[in-house]
Amino acid sequence: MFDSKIVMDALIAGDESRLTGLVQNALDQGVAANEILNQGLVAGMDIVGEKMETREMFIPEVLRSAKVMGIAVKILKPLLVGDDLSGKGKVVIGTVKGDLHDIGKKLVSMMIESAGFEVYDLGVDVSPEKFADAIKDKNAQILCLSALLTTTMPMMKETIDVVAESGLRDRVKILVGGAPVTQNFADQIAADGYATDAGSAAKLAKKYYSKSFN
Ligand code: B1M
Repeated sequence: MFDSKIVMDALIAGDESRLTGLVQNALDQGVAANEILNQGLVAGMDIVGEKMETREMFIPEVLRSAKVMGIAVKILKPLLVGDDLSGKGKVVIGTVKGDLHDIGKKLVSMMIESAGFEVYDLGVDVSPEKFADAIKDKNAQILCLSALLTTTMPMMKETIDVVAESGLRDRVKILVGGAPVTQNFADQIAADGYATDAGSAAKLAKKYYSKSFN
C-alpha cells in the first residue's frame, strides 16, 4: 500500500534524498505516477501552504520544498504521459506578470506536452505583451495563463485585453487556472476555459483544439 504521508513529510522537510528514494520505491512497487503526484506531492505542497499561512514555515523552507518537489516531479515525468493527439497544436503558457509561482504551471505544461502539443513555456512574471508576441511568433492556437495570487489574478484580464488589442483574440483560445482562479472568474474576464488541475487543463486544450482548429 502507498503511504502518502511519508512522501508528504519528506516534501515538507525538503529532504531531497529521502523524497527521491521514496518516490522511486513507490514506482518500483507499482504505485501509479499520478497517485504519487496527487496524493503525495501536491497534497504535501498544500500542507506547506497551510504552514506558510500559520508562519510555521518561512520562505526559505517553502523554497526548499518547492525545489525538491521539482526534482521528484522530474522522476515522474516520463510516466505521466497522456494519450497522444494527432496533428500537433501549439500552446503558449506562462505565469502572469507579478507572479513567481511556477510548480503548478510546470505540471500543466508537462501534461499538455504529454497530450501531444508543442508547448512554449515562457516562465514566470510574464508581461501581457510578451504573451501576445509569443502567440504571434509561434503561431499558437492556445494560450494558458497561471496565477497563484489573488493580487495577480487581474493580470489575466489585462493579458486577455492586450491579446485582443493586438488583433489575436479570434485566433487563440485562452485557458486560465491556478489555486485562486474559479470558473466564475474565468467567465468574468471572458476566458475561453478554466481548468482546476493539470490533467483537466490538458483535456480542455485537446477539446478546444479538436473543436476549433481541425
Ligand atoms: Co506562495 N503563496 N507566495 N510561494 N505559495 C501561496 C499561493 C499562498 C496561498 C500561501 C498561503 O499563504 N497559504 C499565498 C497566496 C495568498 C493569496 O493570494 N490569496 C502565497 C503568498 C502570499 C506568497 C508571497 C506573497 C509570500 C511573501 O513573499 N510574503 C510570495 C509572492 C511571490 C510572487 O509570486 N510575487 C510567495 C512566494 C512563494 C515562493 C517563491 C516561496 C514559492 C513558489 C516557488 C515556485 O513556484 N517555484 C511559494 C509556494 C511554493 C507557495 C505554495 C505553498 C504552494 C504553491 C504550489 O506550488 N502548489 C502556495 C500555497 C498553496 O497553493 N497551497 C503559496 C502546488 C501546485 C502543484 O499547485 O500551483 O495550485 P498549484 O497548481 C495546480 C492548479 O492550481 C492548476 O494545476 C496545477 C496542478 O494540478 N493550475 C493550472 C495552475 N496553473 C494553471 C494554469 C492553467 C490550468 C490549471 O491554465 C489553463
